[in-house]
Amino acid sequence: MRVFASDQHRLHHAPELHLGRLELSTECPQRAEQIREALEQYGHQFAAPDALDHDLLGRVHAADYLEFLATAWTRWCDAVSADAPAMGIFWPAGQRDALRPDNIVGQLGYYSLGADCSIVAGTWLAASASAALAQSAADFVVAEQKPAYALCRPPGHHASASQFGGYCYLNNSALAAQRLRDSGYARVAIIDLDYHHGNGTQSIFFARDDVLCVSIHADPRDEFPWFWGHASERGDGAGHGYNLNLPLPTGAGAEQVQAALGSAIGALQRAGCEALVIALGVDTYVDDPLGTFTLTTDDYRHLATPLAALALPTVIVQEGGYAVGPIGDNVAAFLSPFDA
Ligand code: Q9C
Ligand code: ZN
Repeated sequence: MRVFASDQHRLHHAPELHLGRLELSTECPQRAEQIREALEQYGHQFAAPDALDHDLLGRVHAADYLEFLATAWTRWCDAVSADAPAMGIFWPAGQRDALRPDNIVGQLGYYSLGADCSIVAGTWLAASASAALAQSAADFVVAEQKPAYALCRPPGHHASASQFGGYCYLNNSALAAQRLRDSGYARVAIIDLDYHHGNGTQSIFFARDDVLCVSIHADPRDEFPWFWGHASERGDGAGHGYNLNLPLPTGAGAEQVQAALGSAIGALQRAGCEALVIALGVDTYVDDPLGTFTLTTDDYRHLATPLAALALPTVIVQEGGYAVGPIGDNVAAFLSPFDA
């Protein structure tokens, strides 16, 4: 399979507030390095991304948020310190239409959903390179009518139009879906297989009927992102019926995930989707340090089989997955049915 990858991700490894302590994030550069090494060994064909299309970025993210992300680190250094990561500490809790503060400390709360990630010197460059991979993979799929994989890091599915969080800054999967839409596919599906609910993707497309969002994830009553991902969230206005959440209980195994995937594929077919983005998190793996699901490496091949059989134009975008040792084998197992 064609794999889009970049070294720019190495510029980003940021601290996170984890259960009351500031620690270097679980979302580490070794994740992408392991995936790259494994996919090289399995003989996948690597390609470099094209330049990021800022018009595309602007169709998914708010202009003021993009300006904030691009300048946050320098503003933080000027106002606070270059020795500490830029992160939120106050949020407009419960206030729906809070006015945006002018100060960088206030804006970090305004533009984020939590303190589980932060901004460091290389964050914007790494996030924009990651977005370029998703865009380039979508362009490849359109041009060649073959599937492609974007080795995105940092991940994207928790980032909304104007908020970062959950290790995500730019929503790579949403950008790939928007690119497919702009290339002429009338309706695109995003199937999100990450252990965590894809709240950012859901929010970006919630009022739209041209992008069907389906997410299979741990029940938000027990897991991050806590406040999104319930089955009752079905979309707004014209988008009603085009958002589908399939939460699973803590400890769910391959059979439960496979059954939910059957429902996801049914929804995709009923909606008449012409192209597919798979938000591939492998934090559903049995030994994942953040997850509780029990999938094995073989299960990823079985999960991908009915998705590959759809034979739709398909972009696979890397999201989470924190068991660094086996992460490459898990991704390779998922990709294998698409090469058959
Ligand atoms: N210190 C993705 O999988 N933080 N994001 C959990 C652990 C939230 C996961 C706290 C997990 C975010 C893309
Ligand atoms: Zn995740």
